[in-house]
Amino acid sequence: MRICKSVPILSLVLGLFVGPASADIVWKGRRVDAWPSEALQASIKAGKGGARAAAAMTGHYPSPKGKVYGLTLLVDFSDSPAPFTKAEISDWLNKPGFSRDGCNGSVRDYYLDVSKGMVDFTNEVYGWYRAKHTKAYYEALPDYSGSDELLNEMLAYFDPQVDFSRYDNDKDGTTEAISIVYAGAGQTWGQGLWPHSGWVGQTLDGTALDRYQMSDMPGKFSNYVFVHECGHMVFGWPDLYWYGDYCTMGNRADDLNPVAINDFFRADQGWIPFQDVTALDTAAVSTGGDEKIYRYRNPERSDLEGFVWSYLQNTGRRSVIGGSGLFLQHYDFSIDGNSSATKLGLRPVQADGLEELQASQWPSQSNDPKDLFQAVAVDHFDETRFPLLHWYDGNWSGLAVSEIGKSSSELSFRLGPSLPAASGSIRLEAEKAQVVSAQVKANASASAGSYVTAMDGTASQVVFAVNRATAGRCSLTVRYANGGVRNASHALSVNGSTDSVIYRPTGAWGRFDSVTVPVRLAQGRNQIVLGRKADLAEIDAISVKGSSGSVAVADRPQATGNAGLLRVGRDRLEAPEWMAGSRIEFLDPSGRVLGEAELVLSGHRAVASVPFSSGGLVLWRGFRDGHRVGIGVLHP
Ligand SMILES: [Ca+2]
Ligand SMILES: [Ca+2]
Ligand SMILES: [Ca+2]
Ligand SMILES: [Ca+2]
Ligand SMILES: [Zn+2]
Repeated sequence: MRICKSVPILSLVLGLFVGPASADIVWKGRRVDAWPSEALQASIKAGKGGARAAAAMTGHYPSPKGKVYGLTLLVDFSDSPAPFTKAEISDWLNKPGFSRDGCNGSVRDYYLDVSKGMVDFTNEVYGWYRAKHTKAYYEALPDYSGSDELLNEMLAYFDPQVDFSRYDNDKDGTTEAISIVYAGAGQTWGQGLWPHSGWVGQTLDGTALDRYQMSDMPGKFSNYVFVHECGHMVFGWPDLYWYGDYCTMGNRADDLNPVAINDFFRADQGWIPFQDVTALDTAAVSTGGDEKIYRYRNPERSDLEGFVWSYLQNTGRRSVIGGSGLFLQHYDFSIDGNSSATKLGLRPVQADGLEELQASQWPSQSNDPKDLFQAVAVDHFDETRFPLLHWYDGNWSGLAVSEIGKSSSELSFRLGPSLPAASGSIRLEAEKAQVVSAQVKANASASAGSYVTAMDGTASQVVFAVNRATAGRCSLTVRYANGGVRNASHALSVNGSTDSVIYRPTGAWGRFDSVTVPVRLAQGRNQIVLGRKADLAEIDAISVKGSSGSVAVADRPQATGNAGLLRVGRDRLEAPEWMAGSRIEFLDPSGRVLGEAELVLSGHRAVASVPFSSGGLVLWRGFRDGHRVGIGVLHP
């Protein structure tokens, strides 16, 4: 993309979004934010089933590998003659270490670097062709019809001397890279010959010409435009609006030394590995010298949604970034590109907790050293601190990373919340846990100055998450108050298996005592729920002491890996297979029961119909065989 102005357009393909835009993918005469799936279908299908599967599609986008030949056709005009020779253009695109006008290598060097040598993108150059009309003529035609006219003119001219089938690198019947470079500068955004990536839709030499890109050559070499447009054309990536400088598919951060492709797209291509981690992982790790990206997938939608983080260092092709540290992103492939600030297919989660990048579409705020996680700024992330780390359906993801070290040649961090000393005990404040249908009240005699009271709804409960390095027996101590004259009790659930805790009277509400019960905790994250039975009690804090191994904590629970309930469309509920046979109760936030449903097995899912009509926030609780199997929030 070029210097983009804020121009309101209606994106017809996405249909939803009206606002400032600078889209430069052109599909059937219209600007779009991302390629429609039919534009990527051929490459993806070929990759999955084709003879060269290993060399083609590995992720969600076309992913050619090895030697990739592109065709570059040059055109100039009577009013804008060629500023360089064909050989000079070929050097700019291909020559190792190309440095004219301050470029940091050739276009080929760029893709060799970011792909770690896996994509050798070499352009064969033809031209210059002198166009039939002046540049001013094509620039003045409406929308991109000037580009279409010039493209058709050039293909007719070059066809006798060019064998287009040579540029079908994987022999799936379609070309990977047809580039047009014209003499002179782009003139008007969204019109004429403005740089863009588009669709040829012609068959020549028995080969379908699919995506192409058009770049300008204003008389000075720079790499961003060609590299960015090739990102659309060769790899099918969308523009990353509201994303800042963190990828060349985002801002035009550096013309001569375009910033590297972001690590998520790189890993999707297979250029760097994904390292999968789950809520059960609690190890201390270090990124090491080799580039990789950590991935934490939504188990309910493992092909579509997840969080990823990698060590971003502000050197080499990322020297435009102001700092180094972990760069955290949330992806969701069901969201088509970065088409609106509030619905991003790929969203950076900024360590400063701000959403500055989402304040403007393009260019968005450039970059901020405070966006990155490292010891001297923000050394951990979890859902208590960053509500953006919930899954997009509102469920708790359980994602937590702690003890992030200082930036050096590598970066260390711990998966999950930090661990206290071996066989230590840990205290969790009820008021900082997930409090459902109850209230937090200040009290000088309460631990940390507050406690949870008014647990008088049928749905009232406090949900804690506790991390443990190893499985084993622990003692659970509950600090509570019982102002009644008789014993009271709460239902205690540890990872879904239920028990009770008995609270003796403490003489007054807000006056605390403790009771200890044995529990068995699993390795990794555990969910501990104290819920109302018949009587009232108040909860101040819990502490967990391990008889061996160490205990770590998350203040709030995670919803993954165990129970989960999703609303699909208006009427349908879906849950993991093992929840079939469970009875689900639905409550409004005040605890009023809205309805009940029983989950039945259907394929590999447990399903039911939505038994209520509320459009607001709904809490659910699941029971099976008399045990509570899960709780959560169902979003409208
Ligand atoms: Ca030909
Ligand atoms: Ca092909
Ligand atoms: Ca920021
Ligand atoms: Ca407390
Ligand atoms: Zn673009």
